[in-house]
Amino acid sequence: MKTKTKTYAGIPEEYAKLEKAKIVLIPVPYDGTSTWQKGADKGPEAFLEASENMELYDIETDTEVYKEGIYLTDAVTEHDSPENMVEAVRQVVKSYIKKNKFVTIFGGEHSISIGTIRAFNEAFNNLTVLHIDAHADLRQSYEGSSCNHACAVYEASQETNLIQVGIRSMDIKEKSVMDLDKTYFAHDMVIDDSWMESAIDQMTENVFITFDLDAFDPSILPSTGTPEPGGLFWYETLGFLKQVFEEKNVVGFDIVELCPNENEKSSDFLAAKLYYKMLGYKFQVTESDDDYELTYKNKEASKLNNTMKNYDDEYEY
Ligand SMILES: [Mn+2]
Repeated sequence: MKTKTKTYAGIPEEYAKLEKAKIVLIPVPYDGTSTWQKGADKGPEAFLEASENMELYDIETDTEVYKEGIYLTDAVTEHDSPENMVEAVRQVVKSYIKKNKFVTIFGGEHSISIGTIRAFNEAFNNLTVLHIDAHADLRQSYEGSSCNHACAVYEASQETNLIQVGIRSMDIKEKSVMDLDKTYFAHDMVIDDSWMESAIDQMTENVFITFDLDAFDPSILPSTGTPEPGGLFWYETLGFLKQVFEEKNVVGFDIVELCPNENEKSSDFLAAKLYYKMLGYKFQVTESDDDYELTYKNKEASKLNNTMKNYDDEYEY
């Protein structure tokens, strides 16, 4: 392993300072509840190392999105219990949302998303959670905790407009929680691509994306804790994401479940590239001279836009 990465992808310091950065990246190297292959705690480091070896001009969007500024925070390392980890993640994520940054999180296993989704749902009105994953993750609790990776979006199913894409593995009990109208199963997606339009039509304006890398087909992303055959491929995934970013106000995203393998670096690189592509899609539509606003302004404007909730009842961090 290299020495600790100082800036995201080795970008120059001038683009990596918090004050100037429009984007914040929070690593959460947590692997407390995974049930099969361990190692998702090594995900952020492998992702950052791969990012350093990536070319930073994006051909498709004709952008160098790092110039919007990307601030890499200290990792969230709380791991006394899943519940404490989730709360720590929620607080850190929320603190950067309040600084009006475009907040992104790299895990770690999927339980971290309980905290990230909670923070975004507290901050934004009428939130859609777009959940891209091989697994339904709708268990109310698992192995004695509601903060297990198998429960990653149960709370989102109750508290937000949850849309699930790429699903191909679940427990029969999860059917009672699942909204079948808003679930896109991999075996249906493969024969009919109308799922993209349909899913986007079901989204509210504000969308948070939680991306479990095992949604991808294991042939292109084998390094994940629970690889499931029959997954998404690169260009269809990017095509869908691009459309979501263009048509909706994506307020943030997390990427989880990279379980790196020393002998297989292409998964790390795919994750790095996916992250950078998503930033490219987000900022492609933002005029670079304009101040980035994330549609958050103040209480009055937030009422007007019906986007971001106000923080009158919140303590300061
Ligand atoms: Mn999964």
